[in-house]
Amino acid sequence: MREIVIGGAQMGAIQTAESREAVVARMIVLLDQAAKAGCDLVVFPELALTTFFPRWWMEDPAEVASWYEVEMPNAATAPLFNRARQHGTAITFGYAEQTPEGRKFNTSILTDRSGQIVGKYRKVHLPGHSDYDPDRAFQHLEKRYFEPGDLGFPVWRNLDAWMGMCICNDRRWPEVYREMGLQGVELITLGYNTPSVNSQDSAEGLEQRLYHSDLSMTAGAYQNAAWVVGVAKAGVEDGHPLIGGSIIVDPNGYVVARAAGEGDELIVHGCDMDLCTFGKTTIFDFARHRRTEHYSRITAQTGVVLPE
Ligand code: CDV
Repeated sequence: MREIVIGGAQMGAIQTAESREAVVARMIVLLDQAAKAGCDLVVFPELALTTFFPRWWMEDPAEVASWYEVEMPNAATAPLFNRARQHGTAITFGYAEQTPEGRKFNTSILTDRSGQIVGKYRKVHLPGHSDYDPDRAFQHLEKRYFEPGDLGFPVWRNLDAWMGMCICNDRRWPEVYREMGLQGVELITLGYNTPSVNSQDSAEGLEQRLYHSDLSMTAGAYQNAAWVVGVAKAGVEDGHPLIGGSIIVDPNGYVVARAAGEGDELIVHGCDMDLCTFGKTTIFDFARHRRTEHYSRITAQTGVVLPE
């Protein structure tokens, strides 16, 4: 048995005016709870340090720049790294990254038990749009504020397991799980900020949004015989509601822990990485069963092409 006790640290809303320092203090409360519960790893959401700023149309470059971290750790997040190191707890969280060259990514990092960053992922599937869209109930400007990730979907050996990350909208794409599945991934962690209503279809509300979130992660877990931990930033941010529904999914696709509310909330489960072995050596033994000669469209083609 290779058990990793995982804490999914769902976070409630972060208002625009809330400082990084105040948010990090909330993260430390969750981290302390997780350490008390015996967690080896704590998973925080996408863009965990700030409000979900891509909902705002901004033109002032200084205002835009204020949302990005130019180094990690930095002064605001150092207390989180220090506390994680003291507990011997690995952590992962998302933030807006600005590189020394000025490139901007929606990023998440993974540490080991000593607080060293051992993995970095940059979100590949950026939803939304890059120009102001008057037809939407609210904006989703990730394509304006980030460029698509340039690191692919790596996996890392950490806590005696193969771990990988993705971020929010990535969880809806089967290719994401399979890229990591083909590297033997045993645990995929991800954070999300998912509005409770579809900005282009007011009839698509909370129930359907939660269903699709579950469906994506449970399918990804089962079809790759891996654990999946998905953690929300939830609640109402400056009038804009985000779903909760943080879950831990086992390699059979069953939800083994689920957040009840939309605030700061820890879910915990002891995840045995050896539970991945059965699926990986039987029905999803990729080497024996995949038929790549029939999959060429998946990388050759982006959109639908109807047969002539
Ligand atoms: N932050 C996200 O990537 N949100 C998307 C919304 C816009 C659909 C998501 O897939 O949850």
